[in-house]
Amino acid sequence: MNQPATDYRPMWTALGLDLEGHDALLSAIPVLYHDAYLTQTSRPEGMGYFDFVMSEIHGLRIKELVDHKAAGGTVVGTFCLYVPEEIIRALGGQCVGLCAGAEWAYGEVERILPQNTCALIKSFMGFKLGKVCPYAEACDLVVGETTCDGKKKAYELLGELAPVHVMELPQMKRPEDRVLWRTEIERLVTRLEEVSGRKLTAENLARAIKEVNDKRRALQRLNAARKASPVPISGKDALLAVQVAFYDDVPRFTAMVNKIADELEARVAAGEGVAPANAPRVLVTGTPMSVPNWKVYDVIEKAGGVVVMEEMCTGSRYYSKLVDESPRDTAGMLDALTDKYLDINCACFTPNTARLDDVIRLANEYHADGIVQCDLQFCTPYQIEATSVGRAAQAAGLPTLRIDTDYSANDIGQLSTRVEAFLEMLE
Ligand code: BJ8
Repeated sequence: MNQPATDYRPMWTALGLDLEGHDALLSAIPVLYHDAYLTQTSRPEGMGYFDFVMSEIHGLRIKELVDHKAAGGTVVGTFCLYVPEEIIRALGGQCVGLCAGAEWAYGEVERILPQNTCALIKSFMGFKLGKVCPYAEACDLVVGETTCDGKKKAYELLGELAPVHVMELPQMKRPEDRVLWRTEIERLVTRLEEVSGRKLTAENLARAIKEVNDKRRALQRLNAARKASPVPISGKDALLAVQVAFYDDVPRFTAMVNKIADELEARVAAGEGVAPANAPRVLVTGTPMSVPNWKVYDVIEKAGGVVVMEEMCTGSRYYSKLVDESPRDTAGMLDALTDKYLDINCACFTPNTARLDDVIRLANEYHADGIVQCDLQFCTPYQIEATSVGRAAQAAGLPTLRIDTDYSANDIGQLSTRVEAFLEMLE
């Protein structure tokens, strides 16, 4: 991964970044990326696009966002799958995922958040307090949601540093909860209309629904190829594609992923793979993994396993369901968005048995030999639900390994030992 040739420092200064801290952060990513990604063999050629995207992670894409704002558009940050990107796009916004996957400014963070807060929350607060994330600094608005308690309360503190709109997400899926969620979707429309100075119309919303569905369809194609044996793409590369989906330009991303899907389909037809056909196949489920958190995938794949699917927000939960494109009026489209987004199975909901069904169904469809449950420490919803996932897997005859981790590298040795023993059991 080469460093960008363009000097982006004036742009970063104009965004208000702390250049010294930002330099330190940015110099760490190529090392991690090289070790996890560029040491792989038989990678699909199309992944070169993602190498380029990662080399310009705070460069070209940020410039595009800055230019978009200069042309009258908005940039809206999100932390969760429940926030509808379609509405942001329909109102001339670019949606960027702000979840971060690296420890930053934890000293400062722990002055305002308990030490035993999950790494995802500490990380996004650290990036904001440390002023090292150009995506966060480019935002006109940040949209939060009442999912877990940690996020909900952290948004109150984040609101002291940036404009924040919080959507109230119900925690059950009864008809009255849908009514609440439909109201929250409309409240988001009102807020985004104020911020953007534009009006939601049937035309701009239909276009945005189609564009985001096309992105999901491309990811569905790419991931469908992973059912094959040998598997034509590593789990790490498939994870990267979803991680980048949260902030890349939508039509360009869709075109590039479709190109990779073409390549993967040809590889499957030719029987070409990235791992031997007898490599243990693993499904990963749990909390999301944001850039540059590739730790557990790297451990699994360096130990000789291959991740063939993920039931995660940085995985199937992101792309597996489409928004109904048949409604013709705005109200019908907002209904379709309400239904699609409420149909995501996050552990913040109770009951959440549909997630257990998804885990087992995906493990079977992708011919997984075992399941790795990977949750962030101090994530109460997922860590408790891990018991139910473990029981469902046991009933389905699927061995599981449970990992509770964070963003540090301290546990890599111990994780490697446990993963190696688990993979041996699957062989
Ligand atoms: S839809 S998984 S993106 S909430 S890991 S911050 S839950 S304590 S990230 Fe999530 Fe939306 Fe659900 Fe997906 Fe809290 Fe747990 Fe931390 Fe989490």
